[in-house]
Amino acid sequence: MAYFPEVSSKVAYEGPGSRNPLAFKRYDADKVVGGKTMREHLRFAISYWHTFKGTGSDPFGLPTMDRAWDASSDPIQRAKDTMDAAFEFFTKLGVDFWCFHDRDIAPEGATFADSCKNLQILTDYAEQKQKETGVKLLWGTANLFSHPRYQAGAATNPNPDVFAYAASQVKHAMDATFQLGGQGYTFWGGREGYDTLWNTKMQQERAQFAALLHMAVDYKKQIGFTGQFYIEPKPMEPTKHQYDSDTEACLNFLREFDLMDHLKLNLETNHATLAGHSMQHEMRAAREAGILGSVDANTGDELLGWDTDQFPTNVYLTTQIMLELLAMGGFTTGGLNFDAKVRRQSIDTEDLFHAHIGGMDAFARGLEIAQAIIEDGRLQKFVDDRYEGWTHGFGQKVLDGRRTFADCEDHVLRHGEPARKSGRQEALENLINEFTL
Ligand code: XUL
Ligand code: CO
Repeated sequence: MAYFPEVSSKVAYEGPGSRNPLAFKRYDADKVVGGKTMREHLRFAISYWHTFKGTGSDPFGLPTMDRAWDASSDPIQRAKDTMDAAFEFFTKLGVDFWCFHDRDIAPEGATFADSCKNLQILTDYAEQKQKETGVKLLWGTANLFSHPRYQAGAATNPNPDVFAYAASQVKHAMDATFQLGGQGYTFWGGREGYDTLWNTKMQQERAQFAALLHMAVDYKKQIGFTGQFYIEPKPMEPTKHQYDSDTEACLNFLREFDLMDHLKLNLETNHATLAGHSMQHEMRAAREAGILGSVDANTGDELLGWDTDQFPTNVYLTTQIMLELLAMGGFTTGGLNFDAKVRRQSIDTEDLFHAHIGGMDAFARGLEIAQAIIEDGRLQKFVDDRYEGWTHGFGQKVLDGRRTFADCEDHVLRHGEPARKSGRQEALENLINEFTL
């Protein structure tokens, strides 16, 4: 059965002049940009939870989307139908990767053992589908936030029995990810925070979270899983405060609990903006700390203050993201995972194609622009010239720790009032627009 009849074969690249809404205008998978193909640079992945499990429900309203794959009354059959739809979609769109939570692909059973059995059935099914299609797993994860048992947190729960449950669930989600050849495994702590400090031991909870991550590191070695672990920052929602709130909070956490060697970050645009940062800031902070791993590619709404998880269409944003990725030398295990959902009124399966095609085109364009800005070299030259004083003499000695307050005072007495220079913000914004307009 075809779940996506509106696209008969593979979505084609037709170029910028095309007026076909179901064709790529910019994403030309095999086109080489800066020595690598677009496919190799961008490593697109589809989020199973939004694209195949999203229903259009919101806190005020019921589901709006009737999906043919969600019809069977048998939960296992429904899960298999959903997976058939997913692999049909991946193949028609021409993406190489997917991402999932354990409970997205397999239903929770009456007992923990039943849930594990269900997960195993669907993992085997996914393994077969991956073999047939060549689609690969970017990362897997465990849903430790939907079930009522996690109402007060998973690893950070006041009750150690819940910690044990969460850890066991992670163990099985890691097994599934390993079986599917996952290139990574993500920890997003949706409930790892607090709703009120009146009932919370904050430092105790942070230590609990670290304990779970150390167990995961040990288990990874035990089973021989070599994929990359990621932690995904978010400052709030569903909790009032999430402990791994942004890149810099994660860095502090990873350093404090001796986890720096074991985790990188999976950064999400809408989480960055919820934290009061630009995605460019989060990417820069992670890249320069050497822990930028993967990206959940979406965007928020300028006026809505929650995680709207919209598809990215803003070329200025994708350019900023691609500039940081190119500066890092590109992804290794990571990729661009569309952790994004179509709007509640976008009820047709066709809308899923429009959403992903738009996101892929926006990133392909961002990649080309970023590469052109780098090849042009003027932006980098301006920044390098701005900091030139730190590359030799007094500046270099300060950075090397070979200067004291007394040396600084001596420097001032000899050099007098420092020269001031323009930061040229407007000129640089115009320079970027030479490429984006
Ligand atoms: C929630 C979110 C998650 C993670 C995986 O805001 O981004 O879907 O990406 O658990
Ligand atoms: Co995410």
